Amino acid sequence: MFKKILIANRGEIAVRVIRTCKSMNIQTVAVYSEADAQALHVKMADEAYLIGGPRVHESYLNIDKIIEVALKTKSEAIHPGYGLLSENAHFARKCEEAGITFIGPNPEVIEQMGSKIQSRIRMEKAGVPIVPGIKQPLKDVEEAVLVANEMGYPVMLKASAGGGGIGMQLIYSAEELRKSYAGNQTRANNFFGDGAMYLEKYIQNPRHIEIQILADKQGNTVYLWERECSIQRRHQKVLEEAPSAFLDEATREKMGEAAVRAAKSLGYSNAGTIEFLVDSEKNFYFLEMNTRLQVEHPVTEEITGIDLVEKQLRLAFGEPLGFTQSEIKRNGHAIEVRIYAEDPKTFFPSPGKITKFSIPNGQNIRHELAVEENSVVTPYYDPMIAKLIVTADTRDEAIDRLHSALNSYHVEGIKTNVVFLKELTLHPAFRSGETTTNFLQRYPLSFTTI
Ligand code: MV4
Repeated sequence: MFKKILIANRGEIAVRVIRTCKSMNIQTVAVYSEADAQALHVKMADEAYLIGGPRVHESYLNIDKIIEVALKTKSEAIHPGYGLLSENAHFARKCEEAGITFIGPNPEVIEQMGSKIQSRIRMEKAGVPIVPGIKQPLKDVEEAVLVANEMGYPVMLKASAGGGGIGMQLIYSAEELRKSYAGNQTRANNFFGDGAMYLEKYIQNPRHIEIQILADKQGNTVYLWERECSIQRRHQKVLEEAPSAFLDEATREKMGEAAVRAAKSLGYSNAGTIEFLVDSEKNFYFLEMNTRLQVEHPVTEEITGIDLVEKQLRLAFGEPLGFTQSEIKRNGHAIEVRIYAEDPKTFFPSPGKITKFSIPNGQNIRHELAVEENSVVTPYYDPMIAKLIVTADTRDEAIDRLHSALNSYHVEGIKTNVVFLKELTLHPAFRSGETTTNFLQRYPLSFTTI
């Protein structure tokens, strides 16, 4: 196994990776920005190096500097976490060129899955159902109107390089399409440097259900069931759970097998996620593939008993998976919520010093923490300060446990979304599993029930 790795990330995911490294006797190297000198990941790592200013492009996105630290410290591999450089094919390539293992799939796969149009072509070839729509970039708005008229409204206009809903719009008419096309293309160009646009049929009231896969370099690929992440706000996930309350065994198996076909067709290795939209009839459609560990990976760990970071390290080192599909367990129900330093009414970030941080503990309660008491939440990064993961035998018990755990959260000095999450856990529609992606639009939370 690797003796030493560098973690090219910050916050809870850097802490999470370091924890598994410690359990595997792997030395850890942290990098940090001027804003993070007191951060938890810096304190926990065996070594830590300041790499630049507080803004991400000055530090956590500085590829040359990070590789320089890795070489200087004789780190054998780099774990990119999620976000930041985790799906940057150029970074993965630079690591390999420097003789450092990038903990993830090969750069070509990252590149291909970064393009929605490319990934739709590849997935269809692999026999994975894709959302009905086109598989080449639109030439102009006039072509868009022709295609949309043919397809029938509503349609989704999407940027091929898109993410986080940027450059994406739900369109109900040719007139609306004419009005919105240029603006979305400009946004796609500004954010991703790529204005390629395409159209999909709009899937009404879908669920977002994703399949976790693991693949070794010997060609073995398995799926670790699904996570349902339908409850989102402005494309920011709020709550994730496994298993999905919506899927039946037959659909679960079909989606898992489709995800494995997808990964195999790409020659994929390491951990990955295939995202699907699932309609009310349980038809599922490939949405995109994430070539990294995801924020919500703990719910899969809880129901399978598998440490995904450990697997990532072993797979990157070249070890075979060591188990087959039929050996993967699925026990109980796990729910994760993301705790943000934000105003629960306006959803604006709430930076500041955390003067009190008292959180519940106990069996079946897990935290992934980016902060501790007296930590300062700066405005430079994502305001997620913690993830709370609860596990129980059944979904109902998990919801009860989640609610009571949230009741024991006492954070002062900053505002948090805990009150928002508490109300969500009390919602009858959530309790009954009515978790479509429109949940928070349909049921705006009021906080009056708390
Ligand atoms: C869709 C869709 C319905 N039909 N595509 C949102 C983020 C981006 N990755 C894809 N998204 C969607 N694409 C078609 N053809 C609905 C969404 C969507 C959504 C998807 C997953 C989770 C939450 C969502 C919230 C609103 C819209």
